[in-house]
Amino acid sequence: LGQLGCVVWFTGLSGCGKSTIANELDVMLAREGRATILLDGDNVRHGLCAPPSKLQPEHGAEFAERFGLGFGAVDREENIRRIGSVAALMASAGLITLTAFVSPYQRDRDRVRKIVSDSGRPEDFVEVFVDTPLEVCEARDPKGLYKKARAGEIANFTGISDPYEPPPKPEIRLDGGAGRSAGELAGQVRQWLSDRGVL
Ligand code: GGZ
Repeated sequence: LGQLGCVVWFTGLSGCGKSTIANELDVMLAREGRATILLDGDNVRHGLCAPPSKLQPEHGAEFAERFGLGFGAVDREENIRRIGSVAALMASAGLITLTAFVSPYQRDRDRVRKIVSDSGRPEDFVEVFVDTPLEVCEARDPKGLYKKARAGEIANFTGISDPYEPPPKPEIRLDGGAGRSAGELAGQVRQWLSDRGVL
């Protein structure tokens, strides 16, 4: 029989390290022979939740406006809802599903928790808060987005001109500003998952 699936939901600011850590964990688990999948902003925002400008122009502007997703609160809510639904399906197929999205609103994360719990067990949803101070994320600025946001070139930028609600009770909190490597932090999650019998 195959393994039971679960959703390991990373949340945190842009540049906090969530994608890198989730990637390390993905590789670690895959090497152990686990069936895993990683969803992150880079792959999902190009397909399932692409912005209006990336949607088929042949369908016209109305189609793009209705189904394309940007970064306003309602668009983020729909982004997280779609990802949560897909993640729940993947988990029910037995995959260890790792997701790395800013997902700044607690209400949206709680909704995903409910979707996943309803289609499996409550312990199948593991919220991982990558707690890296804004100053550290902004100093890293790997894509130059903070600089643009400060210059007013990107609206609704999380941490600068848009809110981030830290999870009050995540299953796991990772200290992303203490100089630990992504591999070490991934190892911390790996350990938690096996201690709790998720793996
Ligand atoms: C936040 C933005 C924004 C705005 C573009 N606010 O560091 P990144 O580049 O790779 O991660 C960020 C990513 C956020 O997409 P998500 O799907 O994770 O967001 S959410 O869960 O809130 O729906 C960043 C980039 O896209 N980006 N504009 N305004 N991040």
